[in-house]
Amino acid sequence: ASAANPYERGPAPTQASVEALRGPYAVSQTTVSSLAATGFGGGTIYYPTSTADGTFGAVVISPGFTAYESSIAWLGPRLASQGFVVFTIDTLTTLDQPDSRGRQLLAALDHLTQRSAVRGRVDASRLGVMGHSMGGGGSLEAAKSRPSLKAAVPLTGWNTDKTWPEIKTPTLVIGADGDTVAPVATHSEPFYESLPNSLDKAYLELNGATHFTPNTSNTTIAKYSIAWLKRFIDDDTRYEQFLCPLPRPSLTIEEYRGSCPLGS
Ligand code: 9J3
Ligand code: ZN
Repeated sequence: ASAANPYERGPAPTQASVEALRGPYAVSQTTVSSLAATGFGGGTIYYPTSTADGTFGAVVISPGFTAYESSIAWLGPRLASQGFVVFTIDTLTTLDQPDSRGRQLLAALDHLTQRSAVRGRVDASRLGVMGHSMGGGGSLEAAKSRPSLKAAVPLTGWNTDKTWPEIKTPTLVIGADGDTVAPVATHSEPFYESLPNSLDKAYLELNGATHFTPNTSNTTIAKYSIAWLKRFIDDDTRYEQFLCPLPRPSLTIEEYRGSCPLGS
């Protein structure tokens, strides 16, 4: 934290620090059994071990259709080590649709802030949602129904609802150029384009990627997710350098859309 921003956590970021496999915080984890969970399927909470830096913002992450928490587990320590409490969840059934996944993300956030063993480490006013595929579609549903959320990051999101003009939460839509399950032309691109132009929003299309790229460790996904969560959950403008000016196409970026400067 600094006098200018009480929510910023950790040292000033660099290209290397946002691309690293682990950030500056050592991470601990605790399991939430399905028996202890109301309205979602349980999961794993990853959190900075130290209490020296006060509370942290938090993000809940949902897997996709037929998948388990294990399919998004790599994001737990990757994001938590940068200074977030991260809750990767299982859904009630693996067949749950995006609207249900959205409600489950919110139930998990409520568990995290009100009932979990680490609730004292979480700043309940600074929360976000992420998810893969139908979980990404669920993260849009969650943001639509809870506008107080500070950030949403759908990863190769899938939803039958293509239009999201209701969303008030800064949203980074991540798609994959080779996705044949949730093709960007009928999912991520219309999701992004339908978000209000007045909103802080961005579209990252991964190059040489598939629907399942978010299921294994990926530096481009991590880098831009970290920057987005830091910028909007922590109000940490030190991370704006990774988002503005807009990243240019590269070996890992097919396309990037967004508006700069952020913080409109
Ligand atoms: O969560 C997902 O991977 C959604 C893609 C899918 O299989 O949709 C078919 C109904
Ligand atoms: Zn809609």
